Amino acid sequence: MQSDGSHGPTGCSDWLLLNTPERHWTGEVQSVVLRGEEGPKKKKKKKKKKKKKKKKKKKKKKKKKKKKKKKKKKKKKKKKRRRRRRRRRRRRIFMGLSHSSRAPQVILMGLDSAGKSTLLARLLTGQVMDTSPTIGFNVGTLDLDKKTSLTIWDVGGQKSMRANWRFYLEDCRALIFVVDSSDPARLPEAQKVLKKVLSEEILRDVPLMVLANKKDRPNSMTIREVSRQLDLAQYGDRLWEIQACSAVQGLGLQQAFLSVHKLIKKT
Ligand SMILES: Nc1nc2c(ncn2[C@@H]2O[C@H](COP(=O)(O)OP(=O)(O)OP(=O)(O)O)[C@@H](O)[C@H]2O)c(=O)[nH]1
Ligand SMILES: [Mg+2]
Repeated sequence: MQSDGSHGPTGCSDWLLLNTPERHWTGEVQSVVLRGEEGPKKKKKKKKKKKKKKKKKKKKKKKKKKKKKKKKKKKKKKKKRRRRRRRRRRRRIFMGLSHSSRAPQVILMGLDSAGKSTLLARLLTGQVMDTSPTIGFNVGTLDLDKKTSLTIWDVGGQKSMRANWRFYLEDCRALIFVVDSSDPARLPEAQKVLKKVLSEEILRDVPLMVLANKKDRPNSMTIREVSRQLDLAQYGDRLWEIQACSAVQGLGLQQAFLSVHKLIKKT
């Protein structure tokens, strides 16, 4: 091919007009041909770039959507938590507790006449009170020392009351199961009741303290006997302790509740 240096090679002018943006002929045919071959490649590259950009945009959009969804979920969770807190506060106020009270809540459960109310009264007042079977519950805050305190719920243990026990379990940090150690005849019943309570999912990781009460009575059983009768060995995957006490004499109570606090700390 020839070129005159100004008008381009003969036979190539059409091609040049179609494919080159340059108005002036450079005189080198090879370079012209090369540029002509690059044209479609450039288009492909542009297309690829466009595709990439589109993909990037799509990805960005997806990410934004995901972020928005996450934010929404977080907001919902926060709202739920707030609602729960409000409900708890209202309940505490309703129950006569200060809503700022953050003492861990523990529940006294056990068969009727095991000595739960006597025990609570002794702890809170230091005196032995005359009691009558509890309908509903009694509640009080026990200060173990200047920094540590426990909110103790004493729930009625009569058969008709036991169906309501599950309503007290929500914020329970430790379960204290009181048995009358001077009444072996009722221990099988106590064993069944304890097993049923501990099967509640909400109490799965909650520690257990068994109080073998009425130790002052001459015919009272030993701790070993009580733990065997209650089949405590089956609760191997749970933190549990058993302690003898006497609500009437005030023996072993302070020690038991300090242990309860330690158990709560461990969980
Ligand atoms: N000897 C002796 N008697 C006790 C002791 N603790 C409680 N009692 C007596 O046991 C009886 C029942 O005590 P409560 O405290 O009312 O029993 P409770 O577990 O609260 O019973 P419910 O409210 O029906 O679930 C009362 O006559 C108490 O005086 C104790 O440590 N020793
Ligand atoms: Mg009672």
